[in-house]
Amino acid sequence: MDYEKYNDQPEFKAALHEMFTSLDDSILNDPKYAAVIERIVEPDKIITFDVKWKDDQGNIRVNKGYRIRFNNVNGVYKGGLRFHPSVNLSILKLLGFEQIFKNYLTGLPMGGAKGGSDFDPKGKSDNEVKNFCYAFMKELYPYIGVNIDVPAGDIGVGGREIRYLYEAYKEYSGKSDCSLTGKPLDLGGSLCRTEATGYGVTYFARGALKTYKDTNFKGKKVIVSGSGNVALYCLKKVTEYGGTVIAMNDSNNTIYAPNGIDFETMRALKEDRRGRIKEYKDLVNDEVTVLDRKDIWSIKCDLAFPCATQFELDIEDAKKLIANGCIGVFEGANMPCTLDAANLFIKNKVIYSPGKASNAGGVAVSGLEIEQYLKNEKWPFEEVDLKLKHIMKTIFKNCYDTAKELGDEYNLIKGANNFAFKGIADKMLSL
Ligand code: NDP
Ligand code: 2IT
Repeated sequence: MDYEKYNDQPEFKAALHEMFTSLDDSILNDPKYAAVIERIVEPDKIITFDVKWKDDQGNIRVNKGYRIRFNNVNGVYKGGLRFHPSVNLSILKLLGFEQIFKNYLTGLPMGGAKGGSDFDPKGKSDNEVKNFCYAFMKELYPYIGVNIDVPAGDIGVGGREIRYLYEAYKEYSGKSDCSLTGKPLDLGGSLCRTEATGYGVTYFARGALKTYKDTNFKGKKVIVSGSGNVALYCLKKVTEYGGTVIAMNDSNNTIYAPNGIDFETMRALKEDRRGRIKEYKDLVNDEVTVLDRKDIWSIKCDLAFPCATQFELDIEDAKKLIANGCIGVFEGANMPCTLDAANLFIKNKVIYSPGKASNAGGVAVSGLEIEQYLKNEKWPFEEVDLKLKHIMKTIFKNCYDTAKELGDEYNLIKGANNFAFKGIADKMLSL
């Protein structure tokens, strides 16, 4: 695979490099897959548009909007929308490419897509966020629908944004199909979607800890980076399983709380008040130290869950974690570890799970939200949670078995990529 033509898209290039350096020779040397490789790296369609919205001073502001339909061989285009100032085509192509294989791993009929905008919801009023969401959907609504393309949330797009986006979709299209997932319950959302990604990565980790190290969460010191949707529900489930989450961060600070972080205090701070993580110190009667964002990986821990953003953990961070005795790194975010950091974990027999496998719980429950809509059913929380557990268990098994068959038991990058690439490529060849 020649990546040179993607030099101006470094994040996407990194995702291609991760995939094509991990595939087994039996795939790479098979002529029937060569043509597939050429096709699979190009999105089916890239939709770009300007989003013109009104701020509270009455000024018209402009942001870029994107939807990348990457590949629908496995089902309708499916993947989140990210609102963050860093959003560009390269990052969305990384995320859309990953989504093809992640969605295949869930076992549900979903293709890969991603979208978003360089709009920054931080510091904006509810009214401005609403104006932006309506303006964004005014451009996007003709392209989405339950039978074509179903977006959801990602960084900067949570329950509030999905509510505005879905209301706008209904208003502009006149339709009320399941064209977005992660919807609030009153708009037809699924129970357990809010929790799904954070719970899912914890279920994946539980299976991996048992299989590789015959151990569990009890008594483990755990670091969870980020403090958004994925990080919060990872904190909750890890704590329920007997682990102690001693550090979390946001894009400014890390907090270190050696006795453990309280889920409800953190949830209320981040979800209800949209506060900054350093404020946590003033909310609890316990030892809490405020550090810089990057200091998080210098703290001694048994397990790490990077749940913030791409490339937040590099090789220097990996060296520190290994030296401090960390035995497992489970990605809740999309590609948070650089490839050389990931390879160092694997080499040192630290369990390492790539995001496309271990964070698939979110999109899996999005798939279950669509299924409930199509069957006109509403499943109880426990039923969705049970299905999520089963899906995560199956993903781990498929990745682990494939890695083992390839003679590289600790390499879940190889496990995930060989299993999913072959599955997608075979479907493309059978068309
Ligand atoms: P949120 O917007 O809820 O939270 C994002 C968190 O990451 C915040 O704590 C944010 O801090 C931090 N963060 C974002 N960008 C940066 C940055 N450039 N540097 C440092 N910290 C940053 O997003 P989610 O929790 O939904 O998403 C987190 C990760 O999980 C992303 O990689 C996403 O793609 C992935 N993911 C999400 C799924 C979902 O269902 N939501 C499903 C699968 C993967 P701050 O508040 O300071 O910006
Ligand atoms: O990266 C991801 O898998 C998500 N942001 C969730 C996508 C979805 O469609 O639920």
